[in-house]
Amino acid sequence: MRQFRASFAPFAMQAMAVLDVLHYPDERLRLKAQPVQHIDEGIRQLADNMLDTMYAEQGIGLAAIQVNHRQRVVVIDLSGRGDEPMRLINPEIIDRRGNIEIREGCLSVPGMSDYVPRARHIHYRYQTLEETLVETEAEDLLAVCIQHEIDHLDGKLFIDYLSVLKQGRLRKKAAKQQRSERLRL
Ligand code: K1U
Ligand code: ZN
Repeated sequence: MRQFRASFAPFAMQAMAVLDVLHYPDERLRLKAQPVQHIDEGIRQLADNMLDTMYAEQGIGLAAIQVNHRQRVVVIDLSGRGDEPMRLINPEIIDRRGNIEIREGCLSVPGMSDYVPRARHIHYRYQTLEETLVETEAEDLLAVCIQHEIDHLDGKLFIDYLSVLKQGRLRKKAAKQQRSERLRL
């Protein structure tokens, strides 16, 4: 954890935290997250901290595996500003239709973005923090973001869909970045 700040709510004061995001090629990004069995205060706090982290990093989505938590928790806010926060527990895609390719970025692969083939429409389900099972549809950017985040929970990165050539270039770039980070330490 890097930083704490207090947020003032009318009835309670809750400490919020911006968590460290793992970066490619960290092998912990390749682990598979486990289903959440009990939605308790720890999971609620994790989801809130993930939202804080996502806003701080200027993302529109984040999966728990990216902050080194191996539970199937995803947060998304397409507004990127706190207007539409979504907290998805145990999200699953039930059906996929159509095709879309948009330029994807990833908070775990900074400085890189590319087009990835995805389904344009998805039928998906998840549990809310109140343990309600929701089954619903998504399309376009929200559908892409959900697919991207569920891939993270399964240890998959968007770069895995790219050509071997692009992946090779990326590995070299990441190794160079790591070397300069080590020199700065
Ligand atoms: O999971 C992540 O690493 C977050 C990622 C989610 C995502 C973005 C674009 C397509 C699919 C999934 C990001 O938020 S990276 C930042 C970014 O690309 C972006 C930020 C604001 C608006 C639009 C894109
Ligand atoms: Zn990502």
